[in-house]
Amino acid sequence: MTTNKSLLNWIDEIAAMCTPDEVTWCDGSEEEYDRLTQSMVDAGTFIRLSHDKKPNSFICRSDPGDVARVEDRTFICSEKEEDAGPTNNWSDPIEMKKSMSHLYKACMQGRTMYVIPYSMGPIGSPISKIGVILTDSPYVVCSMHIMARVGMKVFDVLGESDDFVRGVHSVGYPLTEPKQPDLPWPCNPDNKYISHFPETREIWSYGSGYGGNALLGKKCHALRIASAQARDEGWMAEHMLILKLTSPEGTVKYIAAAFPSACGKTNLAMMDPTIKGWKVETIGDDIAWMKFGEDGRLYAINPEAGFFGVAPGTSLDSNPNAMETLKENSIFTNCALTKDGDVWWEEMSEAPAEAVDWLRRPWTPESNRTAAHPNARFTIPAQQCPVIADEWEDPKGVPISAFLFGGRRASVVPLVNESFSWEHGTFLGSIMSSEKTAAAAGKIGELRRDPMAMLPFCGYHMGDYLRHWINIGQQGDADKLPKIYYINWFRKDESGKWLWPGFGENSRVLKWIFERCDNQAEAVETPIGYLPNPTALDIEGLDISEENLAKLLAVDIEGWASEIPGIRDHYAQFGDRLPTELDKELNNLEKRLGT
Ligand code: OXD
Ligand code: MN
Repeated sequence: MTTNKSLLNWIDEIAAMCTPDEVTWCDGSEEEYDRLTQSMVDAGTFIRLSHDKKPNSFICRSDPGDVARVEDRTFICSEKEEDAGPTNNWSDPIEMKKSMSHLYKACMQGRTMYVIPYSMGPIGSPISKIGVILTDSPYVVCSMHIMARVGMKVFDVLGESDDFVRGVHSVGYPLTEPKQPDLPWPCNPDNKYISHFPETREIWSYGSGYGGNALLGKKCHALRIASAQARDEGWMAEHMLILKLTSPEGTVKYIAAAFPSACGKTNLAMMDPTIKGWKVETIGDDIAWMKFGEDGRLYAINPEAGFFGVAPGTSLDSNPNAMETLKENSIFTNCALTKDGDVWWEEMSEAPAEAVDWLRRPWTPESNRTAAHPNARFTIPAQQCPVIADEWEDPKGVPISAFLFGGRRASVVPLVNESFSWEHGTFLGSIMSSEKTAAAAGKIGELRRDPMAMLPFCGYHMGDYLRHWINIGQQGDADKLPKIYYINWFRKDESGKWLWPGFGENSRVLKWIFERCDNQAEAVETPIGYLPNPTALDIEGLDISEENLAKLLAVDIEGWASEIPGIRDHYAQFGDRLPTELDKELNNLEKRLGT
């Protein structure tokens, strides 16, 4: 346990407000996991999957009103409104606490409040951070067991320090009558709040039991709160996967990549390269925390211990390593349940003749709807991944050679493009755009500009965030900073067909980047950056026409020119917080395009 006064006082304060029947400290043990998963089976929240199919694994189905992150109910409650910036919902911290205190009052009645001490990042790493979540959801406890390092050992590092993130989470469904039956997925769909207090490093979440709304270590702590802390302390908290790339000669480089949600980050992090002799191994699939090392390079850790991945689309073809990872000790949310006690989702394999869909209704391939929710998820331990890199938990992190930015763009943006400089790379990251997916509520397909894929996850003013990127560049040595690339696996031709096969073939682009980092591969200078000469990209054995390759590597001068007004509008929202360096990059792009 702990004698940490400020922690104990805070727990008392929250317990007095939420009035749970009991307070339980989580030790992160297997015994605890088994006990809680069994209690959820008994309560009808979990169904244990067949031991023959997925040992020690469970499926649960959420309330239909609680299936994704809710950006319109996510708040950054900085003291000053202008510090939240135009891309976040702001609310005054005192007002927000006042109104949420009303909701929290007695909200845990009939329930247990779990105290979850956790470390984001390997315990004791100088890049890791500690947090404590108080939650009334056993689903959150079990998911946190997989996604973070949970348990009393965290207190050995924390000691009496006040330096920890305080998270409060309630599903917002008190059991007020003595024998009131619980719901399989208790929540409060019409009354959700995901509130962040960046100055005091607090998170208050209410009404949702799902994913990033409820597993507070992930998006709330490791991105929104951590991004504000990273700005204050001179490091980086980014929405990036981290992969290890090894050449046939055995040389290793680490690459971090930012894509908006549901754009294939998990697939890229675990990819099986199609080019001979090259190897990809995984460090992380969603978040990177980075600090300068003594040698002046940026070192990254994965703050998480598991993968909370989008299930639909994951298959032995698209991501065999994820399929291998999820074969046991996993939690599946909003997938379909098959007759033989396994899970299924769209594109996983041939559809089963019958199943129970995520809404618990009978389903057959003839049903006019998907069996799994498009944002159905698996929660799986990273250490089970067959391609997890040996050093994935190295407390000092791994030195990053390249950053990749990208999104889903059917047109204009080429397959790969190297920036001229850190500033130009920051510019490319700042104008990142993608067609919307199912990970967040909203209309699918719409184009959204999402700087560094951080739009839903930046805990402060996006203009200041871009300034922080420029500052990091000024702090580092140009030749030691990661090189920056913009990539687009999602180009289509005029008839809507994919131009690039993607998946393992993306290793061809990684190889070019690897070689560029050693000044070995050729590139042509274009108005938008350095692009591979068609001969510099290794396409041996790839079935692609010259015409399609030319389209993938062409610079669409008119297309880019027509993006400029949209970029100016995008920049205008940041007002005078937009770094002048980025305005200059935009003007330079316009000049280089010469239109
Ligand atoms: C995620 C997301 O769940 O980005 O990782 O939405
Ligand atoms: Mn993500």
